[in-house]
Amino acid sequence: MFRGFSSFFVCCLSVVPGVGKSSLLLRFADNTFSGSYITTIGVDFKIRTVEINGEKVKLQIWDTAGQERFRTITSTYYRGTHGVIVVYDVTSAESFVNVKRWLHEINQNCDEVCRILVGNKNDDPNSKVVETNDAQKFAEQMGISLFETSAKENINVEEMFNCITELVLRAKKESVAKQQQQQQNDVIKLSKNSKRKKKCC
Ligand SMILES: Nc1nc2c(ncn2[C@@H]2O[C@H](COP(=O)(O)OP(=O)(O)O)[C@@H](O)[C@H]2O)c(=O)[nH]1
Ligand SMILES: [Mg+2]
Repeated sequence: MFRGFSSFFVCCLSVVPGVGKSSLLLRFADNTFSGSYITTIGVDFKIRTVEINGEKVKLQIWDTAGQERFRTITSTYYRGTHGVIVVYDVTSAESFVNVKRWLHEINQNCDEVCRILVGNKNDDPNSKVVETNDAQKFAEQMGISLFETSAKENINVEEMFNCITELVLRAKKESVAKQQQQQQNDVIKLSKNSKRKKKCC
């Protein structure tokens, strides 16, 4: 059923602005980087089609402005989403501390959504303040994967987007398989019921 083409929505968010969400999207979609802030008003999106194990997957990635005042907009968007990329900045402790709150909030707003944690700006060891070990421990506690990336130097960006794509693809397949199994079970139940009825008449 999934041979061919699938289309997914993925949402990129962060606790504070400036962690490099728009830059990650630009790197992934256009393979470019801009040294300045990229203004995102409310939400914006980029599209790229990737190939995973021979299957074409269209990713529509929503770039949210992470500030509190956009909370309602973002929560509306991530309600219909298949995957969420939670980004922090490895050079900013502030961007990491509230990540847990966001992850809980996503759980409350989305039924089943794939999530990954991304520490961006991982290109200058001297300014790194969020240690890999701490982030890794936290990601394990939350049961999600961690990627340390650099949109600037193009480090791990492709791998990170491939990972979320694989996760949403796998989740979709599992849910389709579950549905098919449920339908089969319903058919078996129905036919058993009709046989039973026939016997008693
Ligand atoms: N050193 C470094 N700077 C980055 C990286 N990604 C983004 N930036 C810079 O961080 C600032 C904010 O980036 P932006 O993408 O606008 O962040 P957003 O608010 O999360 O969308 C800009 O000045 C970018 O040039 C990165 O990987 N490494
Ligand atoms: Mg932005």
